[in-house]
Amino acid sequence: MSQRPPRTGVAVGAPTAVGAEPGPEQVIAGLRATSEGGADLVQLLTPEGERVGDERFESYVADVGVDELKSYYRDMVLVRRFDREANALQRQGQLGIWVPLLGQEAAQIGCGRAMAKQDMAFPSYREHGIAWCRGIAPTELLGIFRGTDHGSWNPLEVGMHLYTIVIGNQCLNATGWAMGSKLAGKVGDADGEATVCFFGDGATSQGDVHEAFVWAAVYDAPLVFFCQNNQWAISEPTERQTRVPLYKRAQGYGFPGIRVDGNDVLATLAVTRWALEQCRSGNGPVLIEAFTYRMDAHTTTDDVTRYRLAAEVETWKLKDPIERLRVYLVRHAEVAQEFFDELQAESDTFATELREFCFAMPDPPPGRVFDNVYASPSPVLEAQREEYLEYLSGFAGAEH
Ligand SMILES: Cc1ncc(C[n+]2csc(CCOP(=O)(O)OP(=O)(O)O)c2C)c(N)n1
Ligand SMILES: [Mg+2]
Repeated sequence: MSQRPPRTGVAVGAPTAVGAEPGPEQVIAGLRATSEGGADLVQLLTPEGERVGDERFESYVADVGVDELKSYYRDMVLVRRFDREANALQRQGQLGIWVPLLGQEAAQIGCGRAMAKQDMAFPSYREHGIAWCRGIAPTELLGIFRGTDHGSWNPLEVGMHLYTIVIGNQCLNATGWAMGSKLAGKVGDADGEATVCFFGDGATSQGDVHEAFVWAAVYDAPLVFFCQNNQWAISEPTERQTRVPLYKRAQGYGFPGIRVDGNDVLATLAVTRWALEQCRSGNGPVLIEAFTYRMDAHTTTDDVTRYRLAAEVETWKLKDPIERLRVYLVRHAEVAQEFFDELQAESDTFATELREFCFAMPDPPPGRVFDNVYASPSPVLEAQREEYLEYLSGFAGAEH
């Protein structure tokens, strides 16, 4: 069998059409392209809890004092506690599934706290920290995972759309929303409206995301594409999804892309504030790649030990987003132990309340699945409801 001649103009390490398995060179190129950002990674707080300067973004957090840092710390601790309790509730059979947030607290609190009331968030399914920042009670999220509702909040009231399970789909919805803000003249000054769309590294391989990039770019939509690169799309590592760092893709669509340390709440806050400023003033979209790590399984339904090494998780534990801020607060801001003790007590009470709420959640009547589908009554849907309830009534008095 004759070998194909080498293609010209193809970057070293780029995948070729022949051979199902990538060669060593391609694997190395992939790893290099997607591994830690080096000089490109915006960071203000190192994993060791040391404050470092950044000429470009320093001014965006100039107003952040110790009280604000303590409040972000509290946000992250309580959101993590919520996440761990919900994970345990799933294990106890109280929730059908849970999507862990563990490790991504700084990315979400940094971004969520940068958003203003008039902004709109379009989440995927892991955005528990964003929901927290938008003022959605954590108990509201439990129904989705217990299977009693599809989301119970009014997106217009809280500035956050409902969770989206279809990968990347919310990027198109967000683009349409942001285009609407632009067309309605709601951008152009510091109080302008901006939209933030949340998606993962894996979602960047989805057609919807690319279409959203194109439309947002050409319409200068006031939209922050906030990609949490948590290194994994279920069992697929990022290097299987791209040959360039994800933030660099933005250039191909004609808007800025930036990689921030997603385990650094301060840097994420600064970069998101900058990106939102771009949007509000009418400069169009920005892609933020928040470089972070999914410390737990994809969901409670997968066994993470089947596809990744424990050593990798151990490395990322050293970059824990909460621990680095705790170290900073203790060492450099002289925050007393009392603050941490009180927070621990608050966290314990919060966990007890969550569990009690979950145990007491009523099962909705079967006909409820037909409620709130349309804004006004639909005869077709009404007929379906009646038919379904009649069908169920046939089981009345039966054992099973
Ligand atoms: C259109 C579509 N295809 C496949 C799936 C199944 N699926 C659920 S999560 C997921 C991986 C997503 O990974 P990523 O975008 O990195 O987000 P993460 O879960 O890591 O936050 C896939 C393929 C889906 N929900 N929707
Ligand atoms: Mg991912």
